[in-house]
Amino acid sequence: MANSHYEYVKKFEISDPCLLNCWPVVRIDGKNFHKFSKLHKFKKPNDDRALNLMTKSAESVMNMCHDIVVSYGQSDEYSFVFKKSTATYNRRASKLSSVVVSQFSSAYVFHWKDFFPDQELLYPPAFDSRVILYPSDKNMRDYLSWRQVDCHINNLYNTCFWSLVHSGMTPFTAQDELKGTLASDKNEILFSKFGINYNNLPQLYRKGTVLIREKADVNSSGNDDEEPISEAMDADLNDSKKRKLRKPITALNTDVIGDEFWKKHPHVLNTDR
Ligand code: DGT
Ligand code: MG
Ligand code: MG
Ligand code: MG
Ligand code: MG
Repeated sequence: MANSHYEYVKKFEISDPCLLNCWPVVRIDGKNFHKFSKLHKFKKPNDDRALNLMTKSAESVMNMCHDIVVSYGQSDEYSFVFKKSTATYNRRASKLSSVVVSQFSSAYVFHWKDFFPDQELLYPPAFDSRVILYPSDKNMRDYLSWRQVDCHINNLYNTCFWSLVHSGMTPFTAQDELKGTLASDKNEILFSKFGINYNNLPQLYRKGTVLIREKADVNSSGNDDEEPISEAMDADLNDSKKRKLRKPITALNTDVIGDEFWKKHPHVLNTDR
């Protein structure tokens, strides 16, 4: 029944479209993962299971939203960069933000047992999310660089901190020892006290994870597709849809700050040209 007495309430909904020509970025972050990581006995400072589960969940988001051209994750966060011209959900910020974070959260819980076979999930984890709009390629690249620098700074600190604690120092003394130290001091502590060459630690810890698609998503219509493709569904899909769904996602633990990554994968920036 159209035009019911109650339909006027719809007018209270506020439209929140992302500004045209900007890169919409959705960042999700684990809620109180300080507690969650402790309770679920994450290895310190880095737990491969936790980091890989984050990436698995991010892949699930990318399999749902084909307009996401690149994602970057570290610690308990992931950023999803939509192509500038995305028409997904008419660019509505609240829709983009909420669908990304809910898909991420449910994938995190869904895949938990595959990554933590010996650790029960003790309560349902939550993630927050926000949308940020970047008006230039430089701003968007600087955003990803900012997150990767954050990864490096935290990882260097945490690696030092936990090396000191594991060697017998109390957390309080370790914190005091690191107060006011520069990156070079921390590198020196790691090398002289523990024989650790920071630059030889896994790139997963030092650089985080970048997810890209093999090729530009030229067929993307802005529509969303469900993640699993069952055999039955497979038979029903036409070829172009199959191509779209099958575009492989590659995980790289690489530098995104310099030009090399962007020169090597030009389609990430050129989706709209
Ligand atoms: P929030 O985001 O304001 O709700 O609060 P938190 O506690 O999630 O704070 P945040 O996001 O700044 O920091 C991430 C926390 O997650 C931090 O306490 C360390 C923890 N975490 C993330 N990845 C790992 C890991 O691989 N191993 C361990 N042990 N902890 C991790
Ligand atoms: Mg958090
Ligand atoms: Mg926080
Ligand atoms: Mg965080
Ligand atoms: Mg509906």
